[in-house]
Amino acid sequence: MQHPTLSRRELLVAGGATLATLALFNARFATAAPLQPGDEVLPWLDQPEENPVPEVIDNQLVWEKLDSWITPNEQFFGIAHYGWPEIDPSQWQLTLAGRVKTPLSLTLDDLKARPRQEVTFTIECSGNSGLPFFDGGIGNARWAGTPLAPLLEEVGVLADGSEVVFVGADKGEEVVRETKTIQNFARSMALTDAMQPENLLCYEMNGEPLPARNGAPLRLIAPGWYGIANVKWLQRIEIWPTRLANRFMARDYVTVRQTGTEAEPIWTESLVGRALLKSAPARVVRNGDSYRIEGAAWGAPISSVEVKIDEGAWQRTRLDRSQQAEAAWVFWTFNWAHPALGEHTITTRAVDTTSNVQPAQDDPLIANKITYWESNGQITRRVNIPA
Ligand SMILES: Nc1nc2c(c(=O)[nH]1)N[C@H]1C(S)=C(S)[C@@H](COP(=O)(O)O)O[C@H]1N2
Ligand SMILES: [Mo]
Repeated sequence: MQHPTLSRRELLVAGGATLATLALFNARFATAAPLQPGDEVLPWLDQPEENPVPEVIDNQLVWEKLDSWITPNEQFFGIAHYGWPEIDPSQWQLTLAGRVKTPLSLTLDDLKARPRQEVTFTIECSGNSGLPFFDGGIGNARWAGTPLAPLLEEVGVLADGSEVVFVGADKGEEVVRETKTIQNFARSMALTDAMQPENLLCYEMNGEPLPARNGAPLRLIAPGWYGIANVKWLQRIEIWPTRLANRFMARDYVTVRQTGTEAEPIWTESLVGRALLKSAPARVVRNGDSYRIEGAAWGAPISSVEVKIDEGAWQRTRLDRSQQAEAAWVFWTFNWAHPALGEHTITTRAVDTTSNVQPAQDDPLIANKITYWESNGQITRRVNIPA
């Protein structure tokens, strides 16, 4: 199935015919924020820089084009640290081994014959918003597969098995204490986290076979976790008595902060894991004399989203609950009455159901952070209201 990809210019000039076509294409993906006749998207004045690592970041969400609550597969972002492996699904097997009573190997058909479960989950890369060329490392999909927990129960985790290691088929060279090693991409998770009933061994995305870019034939889907935990091109699941301490658990994907005082600084290093509360303005839409701001919020159960224009007061947005799922983003709209001509800044913040507020950029959580991971600070974008 083809989906329209519109250039910014096409968006600006989108007329009746284009919109009718869009509506048709979007019908399959229930839209939360479709453009209406007469709508015109005002492009942000600030734009991400050109992606210098296309071999790692394959695609990104374009916020101005955010039209459907479910991100079509063609538009989904993709990340690969060790290149894009080619896997023959007929030769492929998933092996469960390590500290278990009965190791097991399963074909894709074996996995598909097991109970099927679906979850709608907005997956965000923990590096998203942390680099000048990376603001579209996010997407929302309906993932389908078989739940992980019953499989772990079946193989029988031994008493000393405390950590579940997910190993991908992709591999690369890593120098560890002066030794050149070849290592597969891998992440581990505590057994209690891995046993959560929402975790899936996923082979389907938005009703289609899982695309190669997103981990075919099988990936882990761990709702509520940053992208990095959702291991693609899964090959082995091993139960270990210790935590995995590879590049993706202990060297890279570590958030470094400086706290304490200038005289006595305290440096902390913590592992990137669960997703954090965040929101973003997606686009400003003009229709005749009326303007609206649209956006999304995710990373925790959302109770409200607020918008700040220039240095004004925080104002409530209207949440669109017509499409919702526990681990999925929430779309919101704000009617911007009579904006003055010229340039404006637009900042948003999300509040979760336990009253946590998305941190400002000068909040110590963000300001003391040295590394670019977990950049969930409030996002400000600039727009021009033309005469
Ligand atoms: N095997 C494997 N799994 C992986 C990665 C990888 O490089 N190799 N990248 C991770 C990262 S950093 C992210 S953000 C997500 C991205 O998922 P997507 O490519 O389906 O959008 O996959 C994760 N799973
Ligand atoms: Mo990521």
